[in-house]
Amino acid sequence: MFGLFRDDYDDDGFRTCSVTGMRIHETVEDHAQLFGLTAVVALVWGGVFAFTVPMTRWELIGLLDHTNYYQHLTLHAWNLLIFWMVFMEIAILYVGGPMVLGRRLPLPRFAKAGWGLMVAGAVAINYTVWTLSGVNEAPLLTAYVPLPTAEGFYAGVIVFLLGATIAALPFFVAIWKEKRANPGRSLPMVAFAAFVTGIIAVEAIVGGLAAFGYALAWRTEWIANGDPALYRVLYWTIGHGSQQINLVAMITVWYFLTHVLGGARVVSEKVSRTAFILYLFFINMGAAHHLLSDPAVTTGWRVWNTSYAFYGATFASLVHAFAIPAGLEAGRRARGEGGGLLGWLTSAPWKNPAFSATILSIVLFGFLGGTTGVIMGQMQLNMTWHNTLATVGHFHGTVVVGTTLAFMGLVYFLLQTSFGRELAFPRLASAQPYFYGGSMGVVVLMMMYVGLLYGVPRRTVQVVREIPGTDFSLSAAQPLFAIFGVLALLAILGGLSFVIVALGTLLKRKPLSGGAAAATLLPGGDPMPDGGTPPPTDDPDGDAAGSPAEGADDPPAEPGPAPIDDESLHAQDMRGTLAICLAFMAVFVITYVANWYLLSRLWSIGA
Ligand code: HEM
Ligand SMILES: [Cu+2]
Repeated sequence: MFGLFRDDYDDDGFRTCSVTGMRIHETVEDHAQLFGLTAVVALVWGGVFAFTVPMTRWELIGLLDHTNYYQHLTLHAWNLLIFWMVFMEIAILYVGGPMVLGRRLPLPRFAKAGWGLMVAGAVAINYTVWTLSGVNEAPLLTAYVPLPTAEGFYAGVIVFLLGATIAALPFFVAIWKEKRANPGRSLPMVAFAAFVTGIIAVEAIVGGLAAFGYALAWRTEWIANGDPALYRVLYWTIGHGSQQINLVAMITVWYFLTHVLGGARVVSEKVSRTAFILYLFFINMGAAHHLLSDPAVTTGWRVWNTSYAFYGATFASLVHAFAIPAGLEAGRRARGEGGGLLGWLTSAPWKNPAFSATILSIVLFGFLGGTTGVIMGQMQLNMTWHNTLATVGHFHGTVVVGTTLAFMGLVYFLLQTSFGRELAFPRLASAQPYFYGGSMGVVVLMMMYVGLLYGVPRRTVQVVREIPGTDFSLSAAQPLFAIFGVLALLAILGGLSFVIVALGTLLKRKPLSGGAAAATLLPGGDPMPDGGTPPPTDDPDGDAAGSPAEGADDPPAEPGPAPIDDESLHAQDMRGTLAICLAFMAVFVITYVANWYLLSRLWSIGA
């Protein structure tokens, strides 16, 4: 990063990656690293509140009282869900766009300016939330009008969003230049998926500017009466839209890492690309599922948006849920790493934390986050989930054991390839994804159980001991809360282990030996899941990589095994994947039915 971590670029600013063989330009690498490291800083800071928040909800400890709790909860949400994720996503756009395409980063000044604005916005949000006074209250993630909060908070959000837009521009320009230079060639799938992520991000940001602009106008009294219903509709275009960015970015990472680390291949590009396009059209309408219990929007509007339109996106997710394991199975079997029903899976590189983080992310996201999202996004069932801790359980199933875990895997990968370092504390690194994913998986389940079985609400400090002012008691939920609390502590240690490995790796500065690394990091031999990087091209602007031959100090990648061709790929049978998908389907159906059963039990009230 700006000469800090490596300086092996040739006169044109390119280097040949000793692991992937990709031609990488200094500008892309510098900025991707800058955004990635900033993301990790946000993870560390937000992680502090991942300790204080659950230790308050576990009322046996009861760490904070209600005056501080909402500040901590707000900072937990913004630093983790927004700053950790969005900084990572800009890095992913740079990796998925210009880096994969072998181009330099266009408009590097925009990248820096965008970063500066994003940091300024993030600091403003942290500062204003930390120093609230007067009528202002902690806005939580949603900052619902008419809850008053500091004006500087809304301004900070707007600055952050503008910064993210500016930071994304170089990515779009790189795609535009690529298409202009090679009009007839389709983008590699990773770049295509990154492009879809980018478009969804633009939609979300426009909604965000509208929502927070509206809130600021109301708070500064330009508009006399803020309309809560209007704000909620505007807010959820970004509130949910940003989760779609997380989702699509994560799936892009899944395709990429299962391929580079496990030798997966995309079995049908048409099918996988179509699934990304379905997201583009349908995913944002799913945002209406946050308004399922709102009286202000019509039933017809809710039903349309959360069923017909939304299931277009659900279908896309199910396609990826099949395509990714199928690609892993076919790719590994084609290279003779299969055997039996699940041999392709058991023989995978489970000790490599970048790989295990990816697979755990796929499994935990699917079983915990995905199924429950579809269930609670269903109009009737939503009533039993709405505003309970079960909702929080659902989205920790998506953004924590799903996205955060996948992004941790990507960081492990980039620390080795881009930063060129050997991972520090290799045993801790190998164990970390299991430790973090496993404990957090149980935390997620406990949050769902206390929410669904006892109706424990979200965003409250005290409910189990007593609900102040009532005789109502939720003390029956105490045992589950004990499991929740202990496992949350373990999950925090798991998160800390990630930080220790990442920082240790950067500080230790032990270079990775290219040849050995190529064998473990790129068993498939080619860096792109759809078969090889695009060949270098004649580019009118001259900012694409030339031939990797001369001038590169770095020896070219050790030739891995030759990429497998489509014919041998399609000859593989995928019964392991089919078995896994059927098991998934069974769990899905059972959970769905169980949720209807729980709902039907409520019906007896008054009967
Ligand atoms: C060790 C890891 C973590 C633990 C134990 C944890 C625990 C919790 C708990 C117990 C709550 C619910 C508080 C309540 O409603 O009263 C919460 C809220 C939340 N968490 Fe986490 N969390 C962790 C990591 C994360 C990460 C990595 C993200 C984002 C990527 C995240 C995003 C959120 C969000 C968005 C909320 C909701 C805030 C609101 O209601 O406005 N958490 N967390
Ligand atoms: Cu949503």
